[in-house]
Amino acid sequence: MSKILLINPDPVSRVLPPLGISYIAENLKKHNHLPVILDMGFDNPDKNNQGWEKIIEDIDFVGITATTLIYFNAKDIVKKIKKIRPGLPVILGGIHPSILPQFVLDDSGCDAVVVGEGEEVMVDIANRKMQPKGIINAPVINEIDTIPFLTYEYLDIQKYFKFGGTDRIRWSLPQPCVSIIGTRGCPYACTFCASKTLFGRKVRFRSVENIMLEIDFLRKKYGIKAIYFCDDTLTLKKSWLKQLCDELAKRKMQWICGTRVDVVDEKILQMMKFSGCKYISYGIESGSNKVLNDIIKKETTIEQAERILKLTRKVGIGIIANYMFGLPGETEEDMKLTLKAIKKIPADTAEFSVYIPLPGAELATDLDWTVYKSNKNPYHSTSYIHTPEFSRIIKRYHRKAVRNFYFSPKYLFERLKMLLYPQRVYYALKSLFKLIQDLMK
Ligand code: B12
Repeated sequence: MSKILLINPDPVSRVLPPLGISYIAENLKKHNHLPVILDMGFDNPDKNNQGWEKIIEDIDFVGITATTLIYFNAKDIVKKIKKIRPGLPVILGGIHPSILPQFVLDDSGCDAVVVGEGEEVMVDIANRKMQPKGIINAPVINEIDTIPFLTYEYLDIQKYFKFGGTDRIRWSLPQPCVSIIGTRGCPYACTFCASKTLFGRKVRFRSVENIMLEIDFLRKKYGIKAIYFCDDTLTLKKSWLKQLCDELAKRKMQWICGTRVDVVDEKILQMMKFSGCKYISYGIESGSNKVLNDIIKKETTIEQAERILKLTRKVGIGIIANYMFGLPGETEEDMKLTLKAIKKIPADTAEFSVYIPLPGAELATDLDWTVYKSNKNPYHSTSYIHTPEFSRIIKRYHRKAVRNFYFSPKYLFERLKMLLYPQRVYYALKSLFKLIQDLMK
């Protein structure tokens, strides 16, 4: 039996346990190993009395996950571990190492980089069938039902439930809530997104039975009342979605998900509403069809978005709309169209980002991702890919969008309805406070 420390280096406390390393932990547990998850958002050994020496003293090897924004945090941890126990193997995985394996191997001081899905590779290493050395290309796991579902028995899930935060899952759903992912892969070619680079364009579905085993286990063990489906596009396959909705309705679950405006219609929305869907997060991205089709290859139109969001409201599902400003090639005229769309298209809440290029996305050529060293949210700061003057213009439109939306009488009136749910008022006020703080930066 090996003892494996799996680390999420994100220093920001989040409301949900990290999914990627939880899956890896689950598979290690199934093969009789002992995984432990250290989430730096909660258990930073530099801040508590434990210290790194104690944490790694009886560990056989370490795995660290990294997206681009937390790569430098991961690198710091490798350095700390190697200073104390130079011979302890450290493996890096996740989207950033998967996209830039050679760079990460040379730069971070780790022993191995895993490209792709880590569940099987980490078991092979724990069973000493594979050496943790160099770049390891993980095979794609075709039957994702073979991966055990998440039980969270290798971390303290209560700390996530107790953590307030301002995340949408806190104010939009009854608690406690967990995240579940039912699919891997995305068939679309959006040029700003890195998702398909990791999991590919062929979509693999978990069976609905397998998802229900997870939900029933989590209901019984932790009393979960709601689910945040993290899939890129939950509503891709109608027959699968219908089966999922039927089972969720039987269990009286409340849930939220993300999807695209071209894979729902009134019937699907009604079915989702009936089964407990409270909010849908839609990527509207831009009010300009030129941006939508020529720049980001979203293959949707703003007219389609308007129609579907009106239908979503008619059916009675809450709407989270996501918009971006500052894409390469986007003009002031395009941003004006986005402001116009925000006014016209219904939404209960919205998220506005300044576009930042991230490795793995087609649009992100010539990028210098090392600028994302700090942990401040770069989505609300100035875009570095444009001239300073145009970046200021982008920031102006971004702020205008936030102000127009959140301080409109329509929005404020809608929020008054929240007074019916005191717990949600608490989270909504916290979110508003955070928004004002972000705007003032
Ligand atoms: C759900 C999600 C989130 C959730 C996570 C919820 C949770 N409970 O974990 C939340 C909302 C917190 C989130 C936040 C952000 N996210 Co996000 N997110 C996703 C999403 C849609 C799915 C990720 C997921 O859970 N997949 C399922 C698990 C099983 O996969 P996984 O985590 O990749 O792990 C597997 C492999 O990567 C590998 N692996 C992972 N870690 C390790 C470690 C080792 C040692 C090994 C061997 C292998 C390994 O094995 C795992 C199991 O197969 C992806 C898109 C996608 N489809 O990948 C974007 C994505 C990962 N997010 C992205 C971004 C940009 C963000 C944010 C920066 C957004 C923001 N505005 O703040 C933040 C910051 C995250 C951070 N800490 O860096 C980008 C990252 C791009 C990049 N180059 O870094 C992605 C790819 C989306 C995109 N638009 O391109 N996100």
